[in-house]
Amino acid sequence: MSEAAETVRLFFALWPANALQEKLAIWARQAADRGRAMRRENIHLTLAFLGATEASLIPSLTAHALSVRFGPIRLPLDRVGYWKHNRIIWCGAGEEPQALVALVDALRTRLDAGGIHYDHKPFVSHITLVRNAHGLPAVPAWIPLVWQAHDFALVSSTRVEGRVSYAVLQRFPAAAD
Ligand code: 2AM
Repeated sequence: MSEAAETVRLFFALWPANALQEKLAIWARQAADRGRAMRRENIHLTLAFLGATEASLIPSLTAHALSVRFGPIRLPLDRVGYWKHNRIIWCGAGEEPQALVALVDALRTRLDAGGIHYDHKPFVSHITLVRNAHGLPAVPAWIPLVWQAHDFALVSSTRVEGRVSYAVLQRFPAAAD
């Protein structure tokens, strides 16, 4: 009997430094109300969601990602919002930076060329801060931040006893400014 191939749940993301994650996590906890604030170490911005992927594909995925050329991204986090359809409170840029759109296009084009499966839903950048939210409660004032991203990451997601935990497998640096 052949054994099923080992799969890992994967996605590509911009992964903030701890200090920025911490600022966002503090606000998320204050805004959580009846929802569930994201834990500091899980806060990120997804670029492409691959889902269950054969582990043996990771080296080729990494090679594809390394060949993506992109510049540093200046991402103002100047908006917070609530989406009813998936009940999340999120933050992001009021106006999508061109450098971010270009990175997502380049990455997805590369994945397409490599025949790698991912979720083709149009990219709408956001950082999830609270799940299972019931709207924007009387939220604390949002203080706009600016995120300077100099790399993106391949991330795995595992669920242990109902808790999701993410691990950055590899980072891919931007070309120098
Ligand atoms: P979300 O925060 O808006 O739920 C890991 O699940 C990450 O991938 C999350 O940031 C999640 O976005 C994102 N994601 C994008 N498409 C997804 C999908 N089809 N299923 C699960 N997560 C998805």
